[in-house]
Amino acid sequence: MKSGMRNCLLVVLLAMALCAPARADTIINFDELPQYAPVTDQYQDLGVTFGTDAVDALVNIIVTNGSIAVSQPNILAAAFDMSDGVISFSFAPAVLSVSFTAVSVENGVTVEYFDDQGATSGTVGVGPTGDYFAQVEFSYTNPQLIGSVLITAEEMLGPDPFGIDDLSFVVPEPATLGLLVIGAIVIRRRRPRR
Ligand SMILES: [Ca+2]
Ligand SMILES: [Ca+2]
Repeated sequence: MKSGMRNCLLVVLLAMALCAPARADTIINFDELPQYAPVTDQYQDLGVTFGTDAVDALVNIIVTNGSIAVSQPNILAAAFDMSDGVISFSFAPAVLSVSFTAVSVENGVTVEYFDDQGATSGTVGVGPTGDYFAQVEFSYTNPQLIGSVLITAEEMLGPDPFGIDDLSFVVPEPATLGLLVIGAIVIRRRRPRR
């Protein structure tokens, strides 16, 4: 293939990849589960499993609390732990972006994102808010894909548990991934041979 044609094909493929619609957000509000239900694989069909991540395996619970839930009545709250409150989950397949709201984070919260190989791809957090009703929105997008998330807040389960609500994520369309792979192959073939 001539160089000009390859350039043209590359531009077209990249444009198609950028314009291809990613699958609409999947949103989980935890509101259909009963009070204190352990949350593990109930949302596996939607592509997310709770209590697993690249670092640890933990069990979380659903807590009903009308005052701190973003969507009523439930939040996903950290299970009993004598030190930190920890919530973790993993995606299969890996996702392009993830967002959620952390609730009741008066002592601050840290969020660590891992790629689909289990390597840390980003860490963000907020310090103590001093507000028992504080809600903090987190949103993260990574072209390397996100395989799992680990959320830690410095508080144990109590009357106003740390938790998250309205978890949403975007899974890449297979067509988008295919175009990106084809684009990568074209780019590799364009490299001059030595
Ligand atoms: Ca909810
Ligand atoms: Ca709290």
